[in-house]
Parts: sequence; C-alpha cells; structure tokens
Amino acid sequence: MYKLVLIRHGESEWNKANLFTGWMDADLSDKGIQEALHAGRLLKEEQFVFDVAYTSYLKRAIKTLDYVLEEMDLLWILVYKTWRLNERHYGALQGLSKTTTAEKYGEEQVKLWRRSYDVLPPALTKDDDRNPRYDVKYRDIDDALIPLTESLKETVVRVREYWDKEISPQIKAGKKVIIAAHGNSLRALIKFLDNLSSEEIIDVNVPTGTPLVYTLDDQLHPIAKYYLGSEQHIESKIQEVAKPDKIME
Ligand code: DG2
Repeated sequence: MYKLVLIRHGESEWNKANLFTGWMDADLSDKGIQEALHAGRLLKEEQFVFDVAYTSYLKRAIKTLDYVLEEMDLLWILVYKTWRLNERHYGALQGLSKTTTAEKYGEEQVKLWRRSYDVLPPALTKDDDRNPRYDVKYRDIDDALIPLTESLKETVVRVREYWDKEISPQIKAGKKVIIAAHGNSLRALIKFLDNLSSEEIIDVNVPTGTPLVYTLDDQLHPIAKYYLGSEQHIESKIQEVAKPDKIME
C-alpha cells in the first residue's frame, strides 16, 4: 500500500479576480499563501513525510509547494518541475473574466468550456502574445507539443504520460510523493486514477490549498481518499470552485 498527496495551489490573484488563467503565470494571493501554509501545518500535524515532490512550471503551484515544504521542514527534498503538470491551457479565454464571459456567451457555454471532457475553448492564434512559444520557460519543448488550447482530454494525455513514466515508478519504489498542481491538471490525474467516465469527472471540483490524500494498492489503484481538514470548510471551498453563481455574481 502506498500514500500519495495531491494539492491544488492556494488561491491565485487571478482566481480572486475570477479570470480564466490556464498557462498564464498568476501569483498567489495573500489568502493563497495562508492556505498553503495551513496545508503544510496540517500535513505536519498528521505526520506526513515526503521524499520527492512534483509540480508545474507555474509559480502559483511552485510557491504553494515551497510553503508546504517549508512548514514541514522538508525544503531539502527533491523537487521535479514539469510543464506536463501545468494547468489545462484555456486558449483565448485566458485573461478573460469568467463573469463577463458567462454574460456574453451564457452560463451553459461557459460550463462546457470549464467542465466538459472534450470541448475545446477557442484557440490562441500562433501570433498571440499568450502563445507559450514566446515564453522562455517552454523554449525546450517541441512545437508540436505546445498547446494553443486544450480540453481536459488533451490534459489527461500529457499528465498520464508523465505519471506513467516518472511518478508511478517512484511511488512503486517506495518514495513518498506529493504533487502540487492545478484545478484541471489534478482533475486529469483524478480521472484516470479513479477510473472516472467523461460524465463523472464533470462534477469533480478541486478546492484550493487542500491536501487530497490517496491510499493506493500495489497496482496504484485507489483504496481510499480524503481531503485533510474540516469537512464543512472543504465543502464550502469545493462549492466556491463549482458554483455557477460565482460566475454570474
Ligand atoms: C483555474 C481553473 O486554474 O479554473 O485556469 O482559471 O487551478 O490554475 O487556478 P487554476 C483557471 P476553472 O476550470 O475552475 O474555471
């Protein structure tokens, strides 16, 4: 049996402003920093220890991981960063307000863009400033792999490749692993870990800054999972992510 901990970054400045973020490199808000520190304290209280950590190329996830590890006095452990754990690329929606977009295109359309398994948000054009190709972080990545938009389906492919090749062998070798990533890159991971259908994943919303603990069997199939922290508080955070009226407020 193995333990695995997933954590979505704490609230970002763009979550706070209700903007589609995707691969845009928004920083943590003050609340997000506090959420990350709190998550680290909870993990320490529950006597979790990690040997290796994985995160994305985006600072909201990297900093969350740092705050968690700092609280646990584990800043020394090995940390791998990969673009494959980046948030799902939100295409031309990136930077737009979720509220105004719902007013313009309707709540249903926005729900399709946010939560359907295979509906692609409108793509960036190649010459758009937001094309990751122009960002130095991605200079070593093949053109063919750089997304201009993604649905959860594409995100699952890249997250799964990394899981199969890099993360699962470490877990099977007995390393205790934490993954700090994003709402949708974690939904991608949860989809294949829990073997959820494209319908079932629609209703999964991952709260910010809250450790999700998995117990896995020898084949890395989940036996149990739970969020660390007060149940009521976690439920209200999940509703905050899911709630359509958050979009319409
Ligand atoms: C959010 C998720 O990603 O937004 O890209 O806007 O986890 O990096 O804050 P994160 C974004 P929703 O899919 O929940 O709208």
